[in-house]
Amino acid sequence: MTIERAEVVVTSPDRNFVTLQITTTDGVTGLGDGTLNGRELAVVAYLREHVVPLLIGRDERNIEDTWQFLYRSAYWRRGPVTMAAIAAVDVALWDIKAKVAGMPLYQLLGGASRTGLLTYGHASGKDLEELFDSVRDHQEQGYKAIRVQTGVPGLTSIYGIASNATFDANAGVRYDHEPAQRGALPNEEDWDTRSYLRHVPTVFEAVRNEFGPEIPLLHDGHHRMTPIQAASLGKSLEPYDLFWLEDVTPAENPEALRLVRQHTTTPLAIGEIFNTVWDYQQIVREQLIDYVRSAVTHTGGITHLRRVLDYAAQYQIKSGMHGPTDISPVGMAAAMHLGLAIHNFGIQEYMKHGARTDEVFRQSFTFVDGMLHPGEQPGIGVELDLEAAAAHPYEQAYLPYNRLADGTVHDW
Ligand code: EZ4
Ligand code: CO
Repeated sequence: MTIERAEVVVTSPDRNFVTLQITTTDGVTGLGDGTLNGRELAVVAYLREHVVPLLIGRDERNIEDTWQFLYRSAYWRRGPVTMAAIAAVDVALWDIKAKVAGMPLYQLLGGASRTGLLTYGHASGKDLEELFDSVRDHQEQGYKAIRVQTGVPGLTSIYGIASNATFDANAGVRYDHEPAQRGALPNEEDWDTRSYLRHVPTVFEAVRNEFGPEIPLLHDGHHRMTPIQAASLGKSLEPYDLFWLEDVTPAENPEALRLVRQHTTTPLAIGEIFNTVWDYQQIVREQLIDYVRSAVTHTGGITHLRRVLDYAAQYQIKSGMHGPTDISPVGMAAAMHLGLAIHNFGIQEYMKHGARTDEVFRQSFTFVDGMLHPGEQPGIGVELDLEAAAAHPYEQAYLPYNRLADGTVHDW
């Protein structure tokens, strides 16, 4: 059998998702996620115009060959659009292979290395009272590890705070924790690193006093600091024993992490905007990080992310796969199968999707006591309801951006 057709489905139940559905001549279907938050239609065009025509008639069993063909024959390698498109094809082909084998995908990847995946959820609040409520709410939902983000006095709107979310009357949902907002233009947020650096350690002190020493706590710096500022933050957070501190400096410059590393023992995570193993080459070899943040969806699929994680394993670096709501249920399922199979699993970020999304994507995973499991359905365990998907057409949405007090654009 061969690939008979491949459709790119764009749907916007609670937010935009790009899904590739590949169908073989035997009628087996596979799904892959190609969602690139705020730039979705670039991946749609890349797939529809330049990838789908190349897939028709190919032997769907040759996943590695298809991966190498799409990566090398384009000549213009890497980049988020290319690698999300290749990821969508790769995961769809793994889904088909596992369905044909009659096994959940993790079995084809070597079987389960653990009983479930430790997750972390996103607690946030504009002040401590709101934050504590949010931490308690996450604990009640079962989360055993929690990311902590708060407002900073003097700043009106910053990354990671659910209370900044706007109510979308059309969709009838709050975009809690979801930074991309529907609309024709990106929202502007404000930023001041000195205020942030003064405030964050006081927040972690308060959270440890309230919730005790046991609970794993995480924090995302979202690319905003210089190396010396990041080093200072890492040091000032050492008493609060973070599970990780994420994206302290802009990800383009791996050398920045050398300086941070020299000054602090706070574990570091990076990579949600990386696309290939080449982005990790130096920081893994020099042991500048502790966790790999890449998502299957943004790193060329199962085939390539596994390569990254096997490389990282040589240095005791673990997975911390990106799992915001902009990774679709298809991308999350792929992450769960990979995370269950690899030896160097660390933690899985998990934000729940909205009810409308769950109607469009029927899923087999379970979330019990803070642990995810992909389930035992053959394939990745997700089916796309095309009718439900068609009821939610694409709506333009952008991630926000930052300006400093004097108007200078800053990293977001
Ligand atoms: O801002 O996925 O750790 N999580 C994050 C995310 C990213 C969004 C961008 O689309 O940094 O919230
Ligand atoms: Co992040």
